[in-house]
Amino acid sequence: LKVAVVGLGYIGLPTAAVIARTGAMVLGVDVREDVVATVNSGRVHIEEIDLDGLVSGVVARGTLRASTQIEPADVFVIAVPTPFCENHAPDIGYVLKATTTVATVLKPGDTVILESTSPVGTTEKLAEFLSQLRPDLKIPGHCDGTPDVAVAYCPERVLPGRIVVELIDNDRCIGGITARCSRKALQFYRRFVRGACVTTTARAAEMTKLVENAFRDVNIAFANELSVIAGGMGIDVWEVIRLANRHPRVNILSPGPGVGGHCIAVDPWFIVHGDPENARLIRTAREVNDGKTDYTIARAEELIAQIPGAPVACLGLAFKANIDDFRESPALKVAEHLAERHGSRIRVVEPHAGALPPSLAQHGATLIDIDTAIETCPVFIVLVDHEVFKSIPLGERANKLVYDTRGIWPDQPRPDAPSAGLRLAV
Ligand code: SAJ
Repeated sequence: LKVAVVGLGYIGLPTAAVIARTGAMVLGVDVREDVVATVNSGRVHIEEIDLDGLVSGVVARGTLRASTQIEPADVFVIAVPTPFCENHAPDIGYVLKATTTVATVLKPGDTVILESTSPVGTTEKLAEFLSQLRPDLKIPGHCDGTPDVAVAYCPERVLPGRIVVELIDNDRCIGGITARCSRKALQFYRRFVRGACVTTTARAAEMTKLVENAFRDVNIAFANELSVIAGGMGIDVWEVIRLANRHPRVNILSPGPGVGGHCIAVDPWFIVHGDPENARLIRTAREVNDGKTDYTIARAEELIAQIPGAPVACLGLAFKANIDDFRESPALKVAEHLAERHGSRIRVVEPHAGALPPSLAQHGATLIDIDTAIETCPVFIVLVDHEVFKSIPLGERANKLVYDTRGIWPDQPRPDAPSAGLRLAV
C-alpha cells in the first residue's frame, strides 16, 4: 500500500509515521523544505512524546520518506491547517491547495481522505473541486454509476502531548461522500487504529469534530466564568470546584488564563459562522474564554504594582502543560502584554523554549531557568501548569507574591479575593 500524507505538521507527521510503522510505504508531503529535510534525516521538527523514536525508526526502515513533491499513491491523507480570517470566517484555502496537488496524480481506485478540522460542507466542496480539476475521473457526488475514487472525511481527535498513543487508541468517525466511500476509508483506518471506527456521512463527521471542541470550550468557559465570580466574592474557586466535583454528576473543568491552541480556540467559530443566529452559547463561551485573558492581565498588573521595580517571573508560555506549542497561547499573550508595559522587569521561565520569542525579547524581557527565578524574583505569575513548576515546594515560594492562574499550588495563599487584597505570603 502506498500512502501520501499532505501536510507534515502536528497531525500529519505522527499520522504518516504511525501508518509507515504498519509497513505501508508512506510519502509525507510538505511545502516547507526544512521540514522535509528534517524528516528525511530521521528527526522531527515538533516536540511530541515518542514521536522522535517512531520517526527515526520508520525513516531508517525506509517506509517513511518526505518530499515537497507529490507522487502517485493509493491513499491520500490531507492534514493541512484550516485557520480563520479576521472576521472568524473559516479559511479552507490550504485544503483546496492540497486538493489541487493530489489531483495531479489521482487515478482510478484511489482514496482521498480529509483529516483537517473543517467547516461543514468542506468535503463536498473538495469532491466538487476534484471533479472540476479531473473531469476524466468519476468523482463521488458528481457522476453517474460507480465512482472511480473514494472521498471521505475523518477528523483527527488526538490530544497534543498524547498524539502517538491517541492516534492508535482513539475511536474514529469516518464520513464518506457516499456509504461506499466510508467503507473504503474504513479499510484504511483499520490498518492502524485500535479504537472503534464508526462510519457516517461527511457532513455529520465534520460537525462531530467541531462539536467535540465546542463542548470542551463551553465547559472551560463555565470554569473561567466561575473563577471571576468567585474571585469577586472572595472565595477560593479551586476549593469550590474540588467540593462541587464530589457530586457524582458534576465535573467542572479547570479555570486558567484563557483557552489556547489551534483547535479549541478556533473550531467553535466554525459553528458560529455556520449559524450565527442560533450558536449563542458557543459564541458566548468563546468570548468568556478570550475575556479571561484580559482579566488575567488586569490581575497580574495589580500584583506587579505591589512591589514597584521588582523582577517578575512569568512561569510558562505554552498553550498548556508539558508541550512546546505556543500557538494561540494565552500565557504568551499575558507575557507579551506585561513585557510591553514592564520591559526588562519581566523574566520568563519556559523549559520548552530554546529562546525567547521576539515579541517578548524586543521589550527587554529575558528567559531564565526556574532556579534563577526562585533566587531572584519576588513576584511569580503562574501561567502554565508544567510539571516542573508543580513540584516546587512551598518552602521555595512561601515568601513570593504569587498569582497562580492554574491552581497548581493549593497550599499557597491565593490572590482570589480583590476585596481582601492579594492574600499572599509576601
Ligand atoms: N484548558 C483549560 N482548562 C481545562 C482544560 C483545558 O483552561 O480544564 C485549556 C488548556 O490550557 C489549553 C486549552 O484549554 O489552553 C485547550 O487544551 P485542551 O487540552 O483542552 O485541548 P487541545 O487543544 O490540546 O486538544 C483538543 C482536544 N479536544 C478535546 O478534548 C475535545 C483534542 O482531542 C483534539 O484532537 C484537538 O483539540 C484538536 O486537534 O482539535
